[in-house]
Amino acid sequence: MSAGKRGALIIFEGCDRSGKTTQSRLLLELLKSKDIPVLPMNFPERSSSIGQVINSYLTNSKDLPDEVIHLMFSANRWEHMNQVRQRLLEGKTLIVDRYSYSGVAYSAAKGLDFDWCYAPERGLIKPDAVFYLKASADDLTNREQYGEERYEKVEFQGRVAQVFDRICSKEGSYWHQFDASQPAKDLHAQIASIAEAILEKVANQPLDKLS
Ligand code: DGP
Repeated sequence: MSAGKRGALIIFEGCDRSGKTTQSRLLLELLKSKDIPVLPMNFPERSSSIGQVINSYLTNSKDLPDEVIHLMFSANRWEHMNQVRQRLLEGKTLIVDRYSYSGVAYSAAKGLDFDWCYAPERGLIKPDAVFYLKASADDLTNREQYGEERYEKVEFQGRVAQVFDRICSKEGSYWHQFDASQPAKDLHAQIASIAEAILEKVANQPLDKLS
């Protein structure tokens, strides 16, 4: 990419085990193979001190009120915003596993108010595209092998999926929904063609903020 062009902020969202990690990796590899500057990121980013608290919470070694952990997840995104901005302006595309929408979906699924959950996300850099891997109801109920982490329960994931659906219908302009149950290769092909078009489209656009 030539000087002066920025990278794209591309987010993968969806329930646990919806295939985000595989699809982000495939997109990363494809863009790298085309010599496009690209970096992976994921939230929560567990290595910072805030990230370590989040990790203790997720692995059930620490309990915190729902509101407190919500704000910690948000703070974890805020503490990385300067780095995100700098990388994008250097022309690097970021492929990010989860962002503000997971923040809203997982907390609203616990019963916290939707608008309250969204408030601390306002002002973060707005993604150029969100690829939402939507798990089918069958997929959610048939997944018996969820892991040990706090949120990996079928019933809870169903509620998370409902909030993602709600956000997807509100934020339609930059959200792209995919059926997560299709073969990974097919899904990748669809995602890749949209991603490449987005890279071209946003290269000369200023960064925007979530509002
Ligand atoms: P992952 O590292 O992508 O497997 O995410 C770990 C878990 O944390 C997963 O169950 C989703 C959840 N999660 C991710 N981001 C947030 C957030 O901002 N808020 C809440 N409450 N949960 C989140």
